[in-house]
Amino acid sequence: MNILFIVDTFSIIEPMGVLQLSGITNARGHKSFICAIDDGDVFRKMEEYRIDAVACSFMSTEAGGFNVLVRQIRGRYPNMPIIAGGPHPTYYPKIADTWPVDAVVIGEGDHVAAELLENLYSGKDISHLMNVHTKTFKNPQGNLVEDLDTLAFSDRELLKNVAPFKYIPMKSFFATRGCPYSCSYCFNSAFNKMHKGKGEILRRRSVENLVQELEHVKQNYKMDFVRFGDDTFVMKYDAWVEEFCDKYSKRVGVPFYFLIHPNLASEDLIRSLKKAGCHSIMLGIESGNEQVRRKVLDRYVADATIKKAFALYHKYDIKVFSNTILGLPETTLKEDLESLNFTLDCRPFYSGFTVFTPFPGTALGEYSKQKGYVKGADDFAESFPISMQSGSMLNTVTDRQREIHRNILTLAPVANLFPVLRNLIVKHLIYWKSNVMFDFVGFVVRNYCNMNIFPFGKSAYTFMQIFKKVVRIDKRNYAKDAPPPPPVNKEGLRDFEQTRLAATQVT
Ligand code: B12
Ligand code: SF4
Repeated sequence: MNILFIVDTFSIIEPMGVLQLSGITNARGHKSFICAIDDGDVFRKMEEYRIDAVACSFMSTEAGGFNVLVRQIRGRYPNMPIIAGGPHPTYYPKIADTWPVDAVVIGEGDHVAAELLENLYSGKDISHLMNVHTKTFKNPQGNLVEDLDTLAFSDRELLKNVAPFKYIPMKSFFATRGCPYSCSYCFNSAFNKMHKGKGEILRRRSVENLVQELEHVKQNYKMDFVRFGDDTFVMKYDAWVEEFCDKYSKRVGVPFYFLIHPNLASEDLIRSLKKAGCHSIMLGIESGNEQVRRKVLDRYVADATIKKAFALYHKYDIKVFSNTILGLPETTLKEDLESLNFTLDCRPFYSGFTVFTPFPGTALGEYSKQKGYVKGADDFAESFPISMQSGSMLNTVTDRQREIHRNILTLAPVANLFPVLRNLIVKHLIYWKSNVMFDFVGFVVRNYCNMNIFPFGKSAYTFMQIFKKVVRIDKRNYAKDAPPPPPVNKEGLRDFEQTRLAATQVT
């Protein structure tokens, strides 16, 4: 069977869920292909590759385009099996009833996606398959994948000739699944609840299995930087970490990046990771107000712990990319300014800010909806903004606050990189009207920071290829009060430049 995996956009980070599933379907003798709606060639690819079944993977911010696309595919190919999976179908399974798809898969697709596609293709029964919702049945969740080592390696061939990935010598890997925390704004709060009693939430590959995949990719593809995408790459400093540091430095030896919780900052751990090749990390601050962190975000980490973590990473010259959320429910501009100042005091290398987005299924998303804080709450999950950098979806946030948020998103990384400008930015510029100059400076600085956090080698040609992509994504994500993505055009394709970009032009 020829399977077409469809994603919304190719960013510079590989769609790992799809690569994982493609590895599994390939192992069962199928052939997979991939395309992105934004590239505007979905139907051409379906014809060219003689596609037998379509598998869509998307987040809530991407649901708008898929909503239209699956209707168009169904219109053209009434008998084509179409399935959907990924974060949006998982946390908003209602689309199984309202979209013309054959089935949606809730949560992990590893045990079910291949059989589901095979049975749909050959007209066999699918009603016994766990995690599957259709218009006629909603099956419960099956057990989580128990042993991650049993999964096929991600299928890197799928992207071998696909831009921009063919130019990018940074490769992503996952060592774990699950997160021990349950922050109220994050999908893990919903995932953990949904999978209670379905096996261990926290799972980790053996170091040997992980290092074998790293070696395989290093030998067969361009790889001069590794990005571990795990929610929390290290959950504690233990024998696994020691074995990883030892084997990674001897057998892989490429600088790497990962995400980690500030609670886990011990000097021994950071020293070992640095020695193994750690170049940069992502550390969540989320709010600069400890009470807000505890009461609103269910994030139990003290100010002093966060500051200590930053100090240790600075000591070992590891570049930190931080994340801070603005516009949280039941907070005001006062807390946003505290968050800005706290973040700047921590001196990350790159201070990333996002605006709170009430994702379906998350504790804080559902709370915001119940309290009536979400604009158009009835079907809000069908009309998401396209990024967490666009304006707030909460009706409790004033227009004035939205403008200040936008200036913080743009200018905080500038204040952080050039501390001499901090007073000017924090006391004056964030209150100005957003303007083209702020947008331009913000774009240059955040991309300079990104290039240092992910410093994979770039020839002039590679740089230009990636740059074109970055401009496209950046323009879309930072568009002022971006509306939901416009539907795909009459031909069933979304012409990115003409439709979405035009609709979300930075002003
Ligand atoms: C890497 C990542 C990104 C990358 C995406 C790279 C890419 N090309 O896909 C980047 C940085 C671009 C990104 C951007 C954003 N992200 Co993001 N991202 C992640 C992250 C950390 C890892 C995703 C991943 O690879 N997981 C590992 C794989 C193995 O798991 P998986 O993708 O879930 O796939 C499994 C199942 O979902 C399922 N499955 C997946 N697809 C399909 C398809 C079919 C047909 C089937 C059957 C099954 C199936 O099977 C897979 C294997 O079990 C997740 C958190 C997480 N841990 O998952 C957040 C996450 C997906 N992101 C999230 C968000 C909010 C965003 C942003 C909106 C943030 C922003 N900056 O504005 C943007 C969206 C931008 C846009 N395009 O609109 C949310 C999504 C919530 C939601 N309801 O949609 C998540 C869940 C994190 C969170 N905050 O809670 N993200
Ligand atoms: S620590 Fe990070 S990944 Fe884990 S629940 Fe909190 S926000 Fe989500």
